[in-house]
Amino acid sequence: EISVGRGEDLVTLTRWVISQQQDAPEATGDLTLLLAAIQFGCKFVASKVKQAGLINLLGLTGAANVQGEEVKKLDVLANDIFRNALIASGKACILISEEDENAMVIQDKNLRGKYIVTFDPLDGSSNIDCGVSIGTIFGIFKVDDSENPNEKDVLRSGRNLISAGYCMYGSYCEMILSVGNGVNGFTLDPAIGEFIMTHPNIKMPSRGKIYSVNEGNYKHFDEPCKKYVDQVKQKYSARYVGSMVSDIHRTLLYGGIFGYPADAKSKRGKLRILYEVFPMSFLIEQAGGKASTGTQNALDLIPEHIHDRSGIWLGSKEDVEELESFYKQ
Ligand code: AHM
Ligand code: MG
Repeated sequence: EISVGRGEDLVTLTRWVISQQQDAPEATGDLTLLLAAIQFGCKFVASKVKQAGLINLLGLTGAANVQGEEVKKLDVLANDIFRNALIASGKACILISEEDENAMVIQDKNLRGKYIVTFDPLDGSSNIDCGVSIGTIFGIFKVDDSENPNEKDVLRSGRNLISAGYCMYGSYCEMILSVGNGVNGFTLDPAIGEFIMTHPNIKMPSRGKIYSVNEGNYKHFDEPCKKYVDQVKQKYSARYVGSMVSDIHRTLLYGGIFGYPADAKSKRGKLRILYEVFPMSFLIEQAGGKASTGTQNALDLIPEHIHDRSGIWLGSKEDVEELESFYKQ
């Protein structure tokens, strides 16, 4: 007799996205195709991340390969893969990537869809060469007028996001996704190359026991932030990977608070609004948590430029409210 468990009716990421569209009569299937392109990019990067250490150790990075081409750095390679997959899906009209200075507006009408995708193809760059978890972050908006897509279409509040997610390349590879009705997690089964639902309907605890901040910047913090950190460390444990995706993944699953505040050195913070702050804020809110700059709800920010930054606190609702209380005093 074949032993069967949950394995006989696995919910793949694609199956789940399709099921969401079946519930929405106006759905066209476009988002399914766009997300398929993103999934492909994530699987590709997951496989390259695994090989990267070996490639580095063998001294190939930066050296010429047999065709005489430069071996691309992982972040550049990831950017190319996502960009090409998104364009080929025919469902995107504007792409904003951390790796590209300008927005890419898709000119070919046959390949132009209605979605704006903002993404950080490989976040956590300081962790790439030492094999610590890194990730891809993305946000999806709908364009107002797909006949005339314009860079300005992206300069609006995070409340306009229709979907966001990230993929973490860690000891397991996990895709976390929201299309605006909660958050679900899908783990990559490398044997079949599919993301399988493993974390349905993620809800964050209302309070956690972990704080996650780069305290090397403490001397630059403003007074409310210093006071909050002084207080929270009396009661909580510290964890800081330095890869936003990993720090947020832990915060989403275990609760607690993650912050990268604006301070005297980084006047507007470090993390970028369109492809780091907004997608993560959307996911955290969808999981019942809270996202704040300290004084303002993070999703209400409106960037002036595509690469604008903001200070950000993300986490369990009560923890973020406690942080905010220091700014109200
Ligand atoms: P990156 O886009 O250059 O990788 O920078 C973003 C990363 C985030 O993943 C992480 O939260 C943060 O930078 C860590 O910064 P620091 O090393 O200053 O603590
Ligand atoms: Mg980044």
